[in-house]
Amino acid sequence: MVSQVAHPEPKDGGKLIVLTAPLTEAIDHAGYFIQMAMASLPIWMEGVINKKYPKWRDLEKNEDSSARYMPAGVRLVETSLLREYKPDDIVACFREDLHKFVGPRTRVVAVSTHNPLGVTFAAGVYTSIFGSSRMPINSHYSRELFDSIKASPYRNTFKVIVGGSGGWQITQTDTFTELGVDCVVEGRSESVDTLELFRKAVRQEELPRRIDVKHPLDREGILFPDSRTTFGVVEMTTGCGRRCKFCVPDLNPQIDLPKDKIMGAVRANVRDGNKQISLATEDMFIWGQVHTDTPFYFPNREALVDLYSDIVNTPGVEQHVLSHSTIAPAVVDPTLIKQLSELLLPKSPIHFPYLSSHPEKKALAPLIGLETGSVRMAKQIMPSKGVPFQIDDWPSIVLEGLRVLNENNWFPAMTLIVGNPGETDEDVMDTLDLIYEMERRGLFAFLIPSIFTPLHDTRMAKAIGVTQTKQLTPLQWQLMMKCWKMNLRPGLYSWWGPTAWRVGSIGMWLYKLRRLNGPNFTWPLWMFSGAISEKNLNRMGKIYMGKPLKIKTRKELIATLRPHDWQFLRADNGDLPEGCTPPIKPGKIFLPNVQGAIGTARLSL
Ligand code: B12
Ligand code: SF4
Repeated sequence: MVSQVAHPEPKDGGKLIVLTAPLTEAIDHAGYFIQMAMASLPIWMEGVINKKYPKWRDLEKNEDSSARYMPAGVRLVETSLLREYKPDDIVACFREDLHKFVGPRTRVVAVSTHNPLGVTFAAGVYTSIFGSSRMPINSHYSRELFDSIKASPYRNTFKVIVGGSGGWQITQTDTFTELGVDCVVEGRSESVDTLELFRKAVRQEELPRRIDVKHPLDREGILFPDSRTTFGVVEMTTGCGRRCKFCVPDLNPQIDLPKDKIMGAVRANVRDGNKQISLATEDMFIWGQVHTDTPFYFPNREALVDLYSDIVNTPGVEQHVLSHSTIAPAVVDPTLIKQLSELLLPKSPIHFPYLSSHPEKKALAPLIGLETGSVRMAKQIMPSKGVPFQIDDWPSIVLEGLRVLNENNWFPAMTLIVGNPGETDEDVMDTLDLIYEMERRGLFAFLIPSIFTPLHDTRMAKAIGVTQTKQLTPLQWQLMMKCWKMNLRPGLYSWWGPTAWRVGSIGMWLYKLRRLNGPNFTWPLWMFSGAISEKNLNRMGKIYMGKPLKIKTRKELIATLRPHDWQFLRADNGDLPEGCTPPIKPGKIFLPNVQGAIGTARLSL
């Protein structure tokens, strides 16, 4: 519990509606990786973050103590409410300033949160390896925020409404009372139902515990904030279209947002002091190709190049970071990857000295789902992940895509799901085959294995996979540890690196991990430490070394496309199918019209 410090009542009686977010989700410091690390490391490892980023708690505020930046979700709630309430009724502030705005006049404290309890994928698993699955750093700070709100002397006269992509964690763990939450909203703030909920709260009426509100169905329904967001996050698309069964964002309608609105939000960020921009999306490559006469999985090259060019060339934008994408587009249009690299690398804050061929060692690192190397499993959980290619070719799509990306200095972070419902040893071996093949080919991705987490509302919401690290089989542990071993390759080039690593990991195992993670963890950890070579461990029958894979080349993959899809290929990428001569069909060029809405014109290749 947070001790209640006596603060004077806010002069104006406080704001009617106060918006906030946990400190660890609001900070605009040190780039994406710090927030991702704080979602995964347990609170007892906070010192590591403090040491690396001593200033991570420093916040920028406006003169009236309101927050200078907030996560895009908070900004969207603010923008949505401004349709009904006066600017003077609403404030967005950090936890430490709540007492300056929450007073007798306050009727709602609204919290936006991404991952309050750390029970989502790739977060719970790492804290659980280190001994506590309940308290990642982010969760500690989320609880701190809820405790502060609960301790307010005015708590009886306002309602606490929670929204954002992590709200479901409160519903599923039934922590309403513990956290002092009145209502969790599932869905977007633009919805009329959200507005009605706030009206009810302002009238001090009872609220439902949980409410589902509708997602806008078209581009016009999505609002854009005219203020600074954490990391300069500006929405680019909603939904995806590939229909993976475990995916939450894909449940939203597939919408690509208008360029003029995106650019307006970019300029607002720069005006308010942001130097970094990142476009939030599930798949950047669908933008400009949603509901056109070309399937969304053949990217609109000109549209994308035009959009990103305008963003990185906006005066004041010094850094640009990619968010999510899929890998098949890299196989479909390698020229697009090349053109985007030329545009985006100079403004990327990410440096990979041992990997990048860029003169300043810059790199691009979008988040891409690999999920599994088993075609059997992929057919079950994500049959359309690789379209326009067949899912039977998933390992080839991944390796060919990664080759194209690496050649252009893209080193993606790739997520893998371990412990899918029904996953057999053969499935895990197939995934290991893919990972070893990646290593054999000298390809690099930062591999993030996470334990299957059934996410609410998805088609796998009720499926049960592995639930604790102790249940992992030796092969599943090997997969996890092989991924991390591969990730550390670039960091282990120093003369002292490998020795320090061996000593550190075995020491950690002796001290704590062998008890926590059970016997199946032992040999994979020895493999990870490098103290015994993988060849020897394989000879001893302790690990599986992965068999070489026969992989289709890009030309062979393109040859698998249906003739109907040939018209969407670009001749300048080469590898055209037998019997088809360019120009197959004119390519598309993107012409923003005077209002900035998307217009397309045909251009011969
Ligand atoms: C940008 C981003 C990040 C960034 C920046 C986050 C930030 N603090 O700004 C970084 C890289 C740091 C990040 C990290 C993580 N992320 Co993230 N991230 C995203 C991404 C791409 C966009 C989020 C965004 O800003 N969207 C735009 C805003 C406007 O949308 P929104 O926040 O959902 O808000 C809308 C509604 O939710 C609602 N709303 C929001 N707040 C509130 C509050 C109230 C009161 C109400 C009524 C409504 C409401 O209204 C808004 C629209 O009007 C999403 C995917 C996506 N497209 O949403 C993933 C996503 C949210 N992230 C996800 C995950 C898993 C993580 C990590 C746990 C990953 C990890 N293991 O490291 C961490 C957790 C970080 C943390 N601090 O705990 C998952 C969440 C899955 C889930 N449902 O649990 C998503 C959906 C990605 C995915 N494909 O699965 N993330
Ligand atoms: S490709 Fe990614 S965003 Fe799209 S449906 Fe699959 S998991 Fe979801």
